[in-house]
Amino acid sequence: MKHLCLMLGVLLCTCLGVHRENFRTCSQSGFCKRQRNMEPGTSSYVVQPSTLRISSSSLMVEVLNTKNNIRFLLQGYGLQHGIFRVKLAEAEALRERYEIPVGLTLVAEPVQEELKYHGEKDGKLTFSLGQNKMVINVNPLRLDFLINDEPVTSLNAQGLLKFEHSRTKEGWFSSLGSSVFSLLSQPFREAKDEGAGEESEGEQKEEGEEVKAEEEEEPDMWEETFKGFTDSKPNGPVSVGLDIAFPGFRYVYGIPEHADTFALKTTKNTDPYRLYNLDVFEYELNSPMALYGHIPFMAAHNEKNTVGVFFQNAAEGWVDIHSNVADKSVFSNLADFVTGNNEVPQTDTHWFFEDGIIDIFVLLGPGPRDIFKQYASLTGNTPLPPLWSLAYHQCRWNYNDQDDVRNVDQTMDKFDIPFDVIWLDIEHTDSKKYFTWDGSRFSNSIEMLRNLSSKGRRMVTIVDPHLKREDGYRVYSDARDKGLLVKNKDGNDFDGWCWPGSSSWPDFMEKHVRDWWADQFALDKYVGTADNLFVWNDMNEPSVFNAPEITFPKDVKHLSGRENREVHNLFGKLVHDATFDGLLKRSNYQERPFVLTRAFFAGSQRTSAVWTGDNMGEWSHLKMTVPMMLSLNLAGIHFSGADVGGFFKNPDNELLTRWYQAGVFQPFFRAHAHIDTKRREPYLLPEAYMVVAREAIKKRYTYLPFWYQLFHESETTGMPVMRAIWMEYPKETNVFAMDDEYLLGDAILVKPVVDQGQTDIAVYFPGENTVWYDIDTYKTYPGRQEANVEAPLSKLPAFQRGGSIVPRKMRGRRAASLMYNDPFTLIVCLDKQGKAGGQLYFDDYHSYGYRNGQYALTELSFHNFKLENSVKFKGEGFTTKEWLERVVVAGVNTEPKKIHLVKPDGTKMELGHTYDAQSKVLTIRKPGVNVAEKWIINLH
Ligand code: NBV
Repeated sequence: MKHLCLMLGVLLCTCLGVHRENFRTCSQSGFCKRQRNMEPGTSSYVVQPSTLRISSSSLMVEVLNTKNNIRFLLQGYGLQHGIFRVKLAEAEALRERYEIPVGLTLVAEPVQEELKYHGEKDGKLTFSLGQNKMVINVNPLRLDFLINDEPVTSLNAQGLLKFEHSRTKEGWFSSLGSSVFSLLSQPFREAKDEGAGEESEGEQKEEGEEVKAEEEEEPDMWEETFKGFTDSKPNGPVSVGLDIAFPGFRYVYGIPEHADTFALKTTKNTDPYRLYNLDVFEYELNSPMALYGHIPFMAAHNEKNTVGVFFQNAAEGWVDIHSNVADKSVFSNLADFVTGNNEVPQTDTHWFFEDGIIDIFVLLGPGPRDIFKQYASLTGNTPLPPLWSLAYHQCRWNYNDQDDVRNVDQTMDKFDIPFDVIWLDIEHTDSKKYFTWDGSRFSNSIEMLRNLSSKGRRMVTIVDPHLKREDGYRVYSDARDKGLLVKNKDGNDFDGWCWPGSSSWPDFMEKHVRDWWADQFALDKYVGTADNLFVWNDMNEPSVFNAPEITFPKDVKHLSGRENREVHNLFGKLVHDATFDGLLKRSNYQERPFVLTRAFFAGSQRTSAVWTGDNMGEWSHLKMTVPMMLSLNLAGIHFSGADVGGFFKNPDNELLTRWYQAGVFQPFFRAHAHIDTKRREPYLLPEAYMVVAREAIKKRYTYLPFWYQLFHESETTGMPVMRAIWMEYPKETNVFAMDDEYLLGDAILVKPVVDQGQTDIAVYFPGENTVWYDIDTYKTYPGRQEANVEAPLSKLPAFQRGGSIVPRKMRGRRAASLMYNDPFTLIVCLDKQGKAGGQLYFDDYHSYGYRNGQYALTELSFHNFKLENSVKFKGEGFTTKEWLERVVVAGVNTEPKKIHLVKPDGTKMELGHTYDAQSKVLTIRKPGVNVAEKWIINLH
């Protein structure tokens, strides 16, 4: 096995390449096979309209599967911001299916909004929510969602709904006893009492009425074996699946994490995209295989609308994608929508999960900004990270000892390369016992941390969620004695193999276990740490070397009695949630934590940054960073990055240098490397490359104010930091599948060089009437056309949009925390009308003070030869020392004769300037004014 071979120190080269055979294909998974084999056609699920109950913002109605007489309850809700929620579950079940408690993925109970019922007509029940409609077709069940009467999303249009109801192994249950879990006794009773519909006894299934088998018994329904591991499946077949169509849409995006293109591909000739958190060693590219984390959120975009679906289910999932354009055949059953017209593009998706219920949020946009706001209203925002965490991180598996750390720290300074954080991987611990130090190599970690702190730097240590089963290891024995560990199917503490050897896992599904974990980060428990130490959670899928698919067996039991099968994809998120809480507690809720995680789920953005795991030092992997991060950003994970340089293999100088350049404009910027690779700190590059990599890292530091601004926007609006071009230019059809260039916010267009030997690059500039400025030379490029741009090794192709103002800090510092009070340079790039605008956001860059109003927000606008800063908000008592050092205005056709500053107190001062007639760049020198005040600069 891969991990084993690494542990035994077998040469890396013997281990190269993904071992696909370790992971199930769809045809090796019972439920995937059963669901995928469903044929489009008339669905056997029929709505019982006489059972309809409505309240002001919700409805419930029974649905009958006419093949086996099983009854279901369909619930619909109107939610704020134009979201519909649809839930479908058995009306009476033998066991309560898992529903993710509010607060884990959903940030709070979604706010309901008025849902108007327009009555039943021609077998359709129509509801409206503002401009949006939901139409429930009665026979067969189908739900259509419309924006301004235009259908945009449809559930069960192809009739692929298949809900494997609960049953006993002894045979199909023939009558429902009193011990069944009944949804009919759930809160919806209230709505029933409101009496909007009429009870029809005739359509209710009589007690004792026989239920029939929907499908033949298959051998893998009650037990399944994969690679010698047997899954006991005590609950039998329990999967749920249905099709979701996007009429009018050629492209769908999202459902990370896959190493694939941003616009999702048809799965006609491949497996479906798999959603199952797994540690896939040396993952391959352009593959629908599962990776470390998953988010069941998908968006569809066309020139008119952007919509999204969030399928809230934590079990293993698969998603098939078909497109009448890509697949060249129309097979969908959307007869009402598309009357035999092959010209209208349509994407048909088919989702299936191994357990749980159907719980779908339909986000009806209608624009890109709207779906991000909608999705954030459900799963939460990315909290503003501390500024230092947006700077450059230096990592490798491993920095060996304190001398090594000191050396790296000093050599970075010697070479004048800034960095903020040095990371320690698993070797820093005593025998992989997390929360401990290997005393022979880190005998005085406090001193080490103090040295770093004296330079404004920090450390991140790795804390994996597996605990070495060793009596003397306090964290383990405490967890064991308190009964906090995940159990095996027989009820004993689960014992699996990971880095420390025999290990057990705290059950992060439980709040009290998460609280216990959080306590372990207290400075008196995690001995040898200080408050400039932060945390990295790896292996939290979880990774278990000697288990099926290198993770928990599905019948592993959580303390609640639920199987891991039901909650698998949520586990890793709860690990990093608990870590985040630990760091919060450690600072008495004063300081913003920083956590990095490998496994994630919907809502992970609230507590952690994410990286894309063990990539390779190859050009193809560098190229894949952009689509992967666009996908993560679409699904709410804005603070994400990939290992700079690639984790496995040794990148050559050119690749490493290009990777540094690419990392500058990706949200999380960390270099990392496998233990068997050659050392590759940036100063080890030959001079010609080192200077380029250094310039790149320094450039990142100059743009930190801009990054901070982007994350402020992300927290307040839900807008991704890293955006696909269509998110800002939604009508430019040619960019819909583009994933080799992207935007940071709405201001910077980036096209990283990701091919060997490249010295120029074709860049598409979006935007009718838009002009783009090269960030280094201010050379201009008109929008809505492609241009060839020179890109020798020293060049990182990036462009600022005419019309934007970007804040920078140009004084070179060795760490971000030394820049807090540094002066700003504003880069004003004028549009064709000579205008530009932007915002500035300031706070203390590290604490939660901003949540109590300790911040300022100003609006910058340039028009009529005048740059104006107006204060939008300034919290009482908030001050900043930051001041304006320089203003660069690009796109100025004639040199102004004079420039005046109008200070906050109204007094005027003349400012010096330089003007370059060729590049049309005006540089205004030393306004010296406080940036968080009102001031005006007039050009005459
Ligand atoms: O802890 C060791 C590595 C870590 O460096 C890497 O970043 C993680 O993704 N870890 C995986 C475990 C072993 C990988 C072969």
